[in-house]
Amino acid sequence: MRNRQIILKAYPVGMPKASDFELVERDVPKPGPGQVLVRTIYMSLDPYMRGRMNNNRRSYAEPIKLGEVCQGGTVGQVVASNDPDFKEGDFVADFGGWQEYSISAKGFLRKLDPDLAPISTAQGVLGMPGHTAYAGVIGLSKLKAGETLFVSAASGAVGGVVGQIARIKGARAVGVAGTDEKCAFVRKELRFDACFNHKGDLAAGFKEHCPKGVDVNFENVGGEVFWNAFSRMNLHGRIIICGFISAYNDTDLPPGPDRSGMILGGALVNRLTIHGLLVSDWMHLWADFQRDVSGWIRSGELRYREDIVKGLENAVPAFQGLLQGKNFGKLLVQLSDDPTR
Ligand code: NAP
Ligand code: FER
Repeated sequence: MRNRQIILKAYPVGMPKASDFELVERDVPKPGPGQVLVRTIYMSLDPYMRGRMNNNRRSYAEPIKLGEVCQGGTVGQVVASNDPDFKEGDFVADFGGWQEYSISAKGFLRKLDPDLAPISTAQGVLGMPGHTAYAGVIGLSKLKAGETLFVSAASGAVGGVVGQIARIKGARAVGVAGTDEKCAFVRKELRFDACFNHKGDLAAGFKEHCPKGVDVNFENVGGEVFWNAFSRMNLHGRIIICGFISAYNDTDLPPGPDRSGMILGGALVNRLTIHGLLVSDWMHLWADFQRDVSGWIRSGELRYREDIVKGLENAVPAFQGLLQGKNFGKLLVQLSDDPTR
């Protein structure tokens, strides 16, 4: 049996190029004592992977080494097992990377029950992105009923969950997204109070849709969207810095005015609290997150959308698309049949 993998060939400069990656074929490895061999069904593509392809700045995780398989969360099925806790046929969430088969060490694998939720959700609404939303809103933001929460990338894996939790908690949820179709989905399907296109007039959008200002800004994007949300922050507002995807490919400072004085001044005058959020700091909320979000999905209070691309050879274009807003919902690449669908 052969295993197709995508390895990192060069650290990308700016937007990753096809030539920064290579699709290689190797033998499927044999699981050693205590190990499990997993066939990948879905692999997750996430913005943080861009950060792991840099070797020239400090981060919370080590960069991928050149020649190594690109890292990432996966959902798969056990093909062979030397671990008494897992048997052939079990569905699992894993960190298998961009490849068709992977060996997992004990400790990383999580058994999935396909009767409880579609297995793909283990890398989306019921996985790391949903957990990030839950940690930020429930764990950090001190959001109260009646307040306004603003979130960018609102139709995405994290943003969609953020606004819906805010609504469930009695707050006003306002989002931005990159197309009118995404905005309509966020309003109608995800039932945010408002969502407008960030490619339009941002200042007018904020004025119309956040008439009482912003109490919590859940930041996913950065750039002009951040600046406009910042300008609307209320006294004692909270900013959750989850991500800043608009700058992930930057190689230099963007052109434009230096707003650092206005940002510091606004933070001081409004006595803002700015939190950096790292999902892995919030494992103590994992069980609460699973209980609450799966309950809200079952009751119909929380909805989600997946964008499933087929075939390992389409992973790199899909990843490039993620960094330009071409995905619509949680981006997954399907590598083999999902026997549960
Ligand atoms: P996602 O929202 O499903 O997909 C990314 C979205 O970002 C795109 O669909 C696009 O939405 C927007 N985007 C992409 N490139 C952009 C650009 N150049 N300018 C403006 N918007 C752009 O992704 P996700 O997984 O939910 O991640 C959302 C954010 O959360 C990212 O910043 C990610 O790094 C962060 N995150 C942080 C943690 C943590 O622990 N801190 C954990 C998970 C995720 P539009 O078309 O609507 O613009
Ligand atoms: C993690 C911490 C953070 C992780 C992902 C993130 C896969 C995402 C960060 C980002 O998108 O900026 O442990 O595990």
